[in-house]
Amino acid sequence: MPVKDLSSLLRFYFIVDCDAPVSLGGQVETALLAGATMVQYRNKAFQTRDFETLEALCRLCRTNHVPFIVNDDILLARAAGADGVHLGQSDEEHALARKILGEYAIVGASVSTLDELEGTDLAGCDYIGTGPVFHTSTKPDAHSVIGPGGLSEVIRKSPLPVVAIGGIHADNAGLCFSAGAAGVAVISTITRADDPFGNALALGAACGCRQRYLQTPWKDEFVLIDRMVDCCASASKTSFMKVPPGDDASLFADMANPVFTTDTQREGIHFRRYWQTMDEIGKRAVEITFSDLAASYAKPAGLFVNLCIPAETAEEDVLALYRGIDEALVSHGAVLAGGNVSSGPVLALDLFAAGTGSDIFPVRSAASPGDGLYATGPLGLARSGLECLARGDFSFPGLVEKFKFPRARFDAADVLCSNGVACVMDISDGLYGDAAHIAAASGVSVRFEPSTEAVDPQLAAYCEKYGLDPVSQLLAGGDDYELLFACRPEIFEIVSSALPGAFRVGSIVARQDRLCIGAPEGTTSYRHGGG
Ligand code: TZP
Ligand code: MG
Repeated sequence: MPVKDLSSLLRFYFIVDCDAPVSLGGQVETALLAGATMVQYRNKAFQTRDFETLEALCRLCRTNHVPFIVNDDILLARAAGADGVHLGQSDEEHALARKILGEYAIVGASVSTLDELEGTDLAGCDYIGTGPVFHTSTKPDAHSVIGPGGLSEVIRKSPLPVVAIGGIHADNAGLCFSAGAAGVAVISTITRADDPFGNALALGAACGCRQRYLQTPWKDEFVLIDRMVDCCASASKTSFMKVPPGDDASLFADMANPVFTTDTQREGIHFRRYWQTMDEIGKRAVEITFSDLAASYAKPAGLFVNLCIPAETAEEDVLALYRGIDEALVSHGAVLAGGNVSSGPVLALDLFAAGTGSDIFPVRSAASPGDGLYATGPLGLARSGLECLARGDFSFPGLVEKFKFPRARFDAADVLCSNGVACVMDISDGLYGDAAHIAAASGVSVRFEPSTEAVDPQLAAYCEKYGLDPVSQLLAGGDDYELLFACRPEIFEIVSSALPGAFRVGSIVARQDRLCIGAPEGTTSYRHGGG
């Protein structure tokens, strides 16, 4: 389950109680306020008419960034758009849940004893729930009490993080953590208490979880737009515009050689909110869009953003996204020129950028046999960083940084432009795929001359750890947003003195039967989001 750190998400696991006198919404709000890190919908008498409540709870948790798990029923979890499912011994296979809910779903299993642990196929499973650790009257058909000793035996043998369950409250949670539990799952200490919030707070403290304010979802498009524009210092700058955002359209001042480009960033494909903060997502979206301007020797002027946001998104999250967008715009001397907001199933940004071009407009079709093919900086890092996030491996921060914080290479574009390099593109889909674009457009072939010296040391260490071929990783990895360019080798000599990170990736040769030759067998183009 490649979310950021499952053990920390299991710490304070609240399960709703359909038989308690307090509404389910009230129960979940209490738990969230006290710092609950995961919420489970458990309703042994579920009827279709309960679905609306289930969805509302799911939205409440999503607004507050807390994973929402459905008990017992894989299809119900899928229908509600939950983050995962928890399955007992008599429920469906975990592997089936993984198949139906996808690789990023959280899948849990109930295992009470060592025998059950041995007899359970944990393929596709992310965590184990074990208990009852203490006496409970909430689950009449529960196994006999296993105590902290039984818990620690299961933990010792479990390949997965373990959540303790059954009769747990603030005063005995510490025993579960001492036994090695990743978290504690509770029902009645919150749902049947005289002082539910007091008990929830005490449990949150025992789990080391911070209280939180509940986030509210955005509601009114116009109010939101006003607040978004307030977040954008760049929007008030009018150097490129005669009429800034606020009217039906923006009026730009005259621009030399106007250049336009567009890009899309979609949750689940290009980014995941588990991996990046909202301001990081905003910043990265701007850099990626501006990378096309850099590859066109244009300087950014204005950016339009068409934003699609799920109804349950917290207003604060949208504002954080815009603070990130603004930070990137300011750093490039560009402005937010306008945009639009609508509601939709996933967070998505369609970005349109306008810039002023230079006297040369570099193209993909200008490579000739005899040219070398070069990149402005290390490749394969961002893809490997993305894989680290997906694996939950935090030991290669430089790779993760490269995925999270790309920078449009305007500095390199200046050097290439002033040396008259006419064949340039940015590397978003990976060297292998993007070099093929140059070959196709120029009517030539690219011969890769992959050298292990071109492999960044962190990439080499990562490949060593996971038994990967570093050259394949370098060729197939996308999202680096370095520039790929073709020019005569003597021009590269001059360029490389100003761009020390630039290196040769291959040669341009007369058209062969394949666009790219010399890549290891099986090298493919990059698919964004690791999909
Ligand atoms: N599985 C084992 S014990 C239990 C479940 C669902 C009930 C836990 O409830 P409580 O009220 O926290 O003891
Ligand atoms: Mg069950």
